[in-house]
Amino acid sequence: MDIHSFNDTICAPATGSGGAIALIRISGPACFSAVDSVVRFRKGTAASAPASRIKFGEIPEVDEVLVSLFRAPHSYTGEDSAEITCHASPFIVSRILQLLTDAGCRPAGPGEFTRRAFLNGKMDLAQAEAVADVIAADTQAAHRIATNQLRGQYSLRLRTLRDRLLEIASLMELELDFSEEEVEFADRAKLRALLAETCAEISRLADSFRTGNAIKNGVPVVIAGAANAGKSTLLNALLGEERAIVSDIPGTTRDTVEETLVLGDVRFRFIDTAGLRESTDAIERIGIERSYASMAKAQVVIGVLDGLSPLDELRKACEEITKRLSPAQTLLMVRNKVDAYDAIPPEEFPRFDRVYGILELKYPAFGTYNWPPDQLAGELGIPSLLDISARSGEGLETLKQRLLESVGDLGSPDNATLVTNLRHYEALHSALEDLGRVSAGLDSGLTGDLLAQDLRSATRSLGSIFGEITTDDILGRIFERFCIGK
Ligand SMILES: Nc1nc2c(ncn2[C@@H]2O[C@H](COP(=O)(O)OP(=O)(O)OP(=O)(O)O)[C@@H](O)[C@H]2O)c(=O)[nH]1
Ligand SMILES: [Mg+2]
Repeated sequence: MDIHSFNDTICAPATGSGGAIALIRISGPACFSAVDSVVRFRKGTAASAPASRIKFGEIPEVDEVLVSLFRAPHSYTGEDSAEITCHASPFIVSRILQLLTDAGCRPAGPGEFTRRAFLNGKMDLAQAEAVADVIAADTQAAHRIATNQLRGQYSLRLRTLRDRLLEIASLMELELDFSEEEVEFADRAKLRALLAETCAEISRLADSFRTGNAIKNGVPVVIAGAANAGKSTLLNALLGEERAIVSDIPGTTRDTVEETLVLGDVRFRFIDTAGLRESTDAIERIGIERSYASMAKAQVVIGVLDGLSPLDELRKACEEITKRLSPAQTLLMVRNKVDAYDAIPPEEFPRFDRVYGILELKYPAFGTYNWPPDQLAGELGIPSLLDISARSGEGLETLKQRLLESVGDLGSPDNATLVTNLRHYEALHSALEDLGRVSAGLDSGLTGDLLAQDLRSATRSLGSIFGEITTDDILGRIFERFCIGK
């Protein structure tokens, strides 16, 4: 059966498992006749209902139901649609779906209701994508951005930009028309100004992706440090579950382990990495390369130092982390395992002190257990250091607090129009590339027809965001990520 055919009438459960009540959605030309063959109404039929109605009915031997009827075009999909509200037993839901299928409906594919809503002009593509985002939003900031996009404010901003590009194109065509008569283009300055202004705004939108993506998918926080420092233990402690394998064998974590967690009102994406050390093991080396790659993409790096290591090792471990970070990244350096400082008698700790016990007073480099964190931070040349114990939980609340502080005003209300979608970001980026060529062409005196080509391409890129031009391929990729029934 062709998933794109509007002739089909589709049905699907719109509610998940659990709860007392379930909702089944039906949409398409045969919607009302299918409902009538499944539900017995006390009065009248679905087909004869004059407009949108809620009717009480019974599905014999199955359930008593409420049926909301929406007559085209006044429905979510723009087609004749119905929603059957029933009791949420898996038996009832599957029985009703079976009866609907017997009556000629077919099970809907993922996102097919929203796909129809888009194709019937009920919403544009950016709004359709926002439907999924609204459902997935688990922080206030993510919810605000998604609803802003759903209501169409985001599309409006893009449409305005696209219209400006059309205006630039028409100014250019004017030049083209008169070029043979060698009429000086009167408004070249206006054209440049308009172009520069448009580029600046598109750039601002594209730049907002970093924040938008962090709000939607989580701020990437990489946990990095030497092998055995306690990175995986820290990940588990932050999540409150045994997500990553922990062992006292250095090199336990081979591949990155990722998990998200909402702290305050911010979603964080924690990435535990393979310990940084020299290794001859080929697989471990690949893991360490991945650690470096993750660090490069992180917004925040939690550098974990093993509080039981001597100073020279800490210095090396610290440098391994700091030398790879850019100024735009936040480093939160922690000294882990401080619980052990209390548990082990001083004469036994740290292990190097036992060997060089006499030297310890003279060369404190062998152990830093008796150094306050600020002193060690100074010695390591880092602005601050936080003492924690991933095992006992000491210092973790402060670490969470620092994490929240490091993301600043991520949840602030003026962040309502942000790009959160990679597809949109790529389209904006490609439009900027085209416009860069237009601008360079203007400077070098290229003729309008050559510039118009790049301008058209930029216009198309912007239009693709709200779905002015789409292909089945693009729609397929967007809606396959939706749930059934959405
Ligand atoms: N005393 C104490 N031991 C800890 C703490 N955190 C981790 N450890 C121990 O240190 C050892 C290494 O812990 P992991 O979490 O596997 O260390 P890792 O940094 O992930 O190590 P790799 O994956 O090998 O790089 C384990 O034996 C942990 O139990 C802590 O806060 N206190
Ligand atoms: Mg590990």
